[in-house]
Amino acid sequence: MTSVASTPANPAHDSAFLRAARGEEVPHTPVWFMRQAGRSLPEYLRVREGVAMLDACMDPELVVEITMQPVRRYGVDAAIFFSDIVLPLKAVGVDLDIVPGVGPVVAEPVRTLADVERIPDLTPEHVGFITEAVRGLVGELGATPLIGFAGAPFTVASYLVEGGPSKEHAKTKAMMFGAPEVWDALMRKIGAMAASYLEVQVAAGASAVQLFDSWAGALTPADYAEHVMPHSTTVLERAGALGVPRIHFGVGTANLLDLMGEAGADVVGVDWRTPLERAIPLVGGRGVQGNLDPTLVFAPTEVMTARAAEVIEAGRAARGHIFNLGHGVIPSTDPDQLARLTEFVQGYPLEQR
Ligand code: 1CP
Repeated sequence: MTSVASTPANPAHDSAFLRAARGEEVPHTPVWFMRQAGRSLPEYLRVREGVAMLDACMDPELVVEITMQPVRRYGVDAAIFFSDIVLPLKAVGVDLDIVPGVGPVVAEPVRTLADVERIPDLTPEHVGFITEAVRGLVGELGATPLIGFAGAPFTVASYLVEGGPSKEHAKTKAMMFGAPEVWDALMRKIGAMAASYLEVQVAAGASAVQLFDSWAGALTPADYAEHVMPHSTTVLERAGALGVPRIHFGVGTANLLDLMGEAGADVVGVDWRTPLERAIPLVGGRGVQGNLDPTLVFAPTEVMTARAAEVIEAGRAARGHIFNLGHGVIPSTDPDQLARLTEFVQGYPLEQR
């Protein structure tokens, strides 16, 4: 199954973002920011007043508005669908909430095979509001591409098994090491869910997908390769069949960048701890995305832009470079700094040399 989004009929086909993702020449380095929508924007806080996070994610009109806010404000080269990695679980009926100041909290954490088997498989009917929101968005976005996304099996599993955010992911890894058959079943279940969720978004018009394995950096390369990578590979293979570029991102993944590329990414997202000079040789001829330290926007503008220039220069050695922060926008970020950063990256001359 290929989609219109993967063909020249897509108005965003020749955008700098999609050109970079395909490894083609670009007029400027494309830029967007993980978590570009959200609490750093006063217009976001206004529309979210009195609306719970998950209710906002399930309201197509609000999703369109919130997704468009950073596109209007910054003129970034891509939009990212406003949702959350736990949304597909919520859509199939898992009892969970996104608690302000905390994050996703799961009422009955998954511990046994029976718990895994109780989670329904995702069908497009579960997420009709996603289809509606994506269709609305691609209409408004025109030549600006929309990135669809899903949480990767390990990162989503960590919320399901721990019951909420965690630093050590100890219960999750205890299941991985101690109950491999339960682990395998859980990874298959949420891997299939992630792939189906991405298929829905691309079928509705998303031009690219990003798989967030934010917490994969908690794993050794051997454990990642054995217990996690095969499941992320399955998700990325199903996304690849749609014909759109795939970005694969995690935090603290210096030791995993080669494997995250091999899992089937076209572009590997790099956090700020690993300089692109080091990351690029590891990702095996793939593109890279990243990776300015998100705290640099709190520095004087000239300091921030000087560091951004270093990132752009380093990125020129890659098969394609998409500029981003090394992780999400920090909620107390001054939006005017992100506006200046966007302008700087888009205006940075690439032709000389
Ligand atoms: O730019 C955008 O529109 C961002 C949309 C977006 C995305 C891509 C949100 C909205 N969440 C996500 C993905 C997501 N959710 C990830 C992967 C990306 C990353 O690493 O940052 C993860 C790990 C989550 C889980 C999650 N949801 C957390 C982290 C908790 C932890 O373990 O530390 C939190 C705080 C949430 C809630 C959430 N999701 C999104 C927003 C704006 C919020 C804040 C809630 C609110 O505004 O009420």
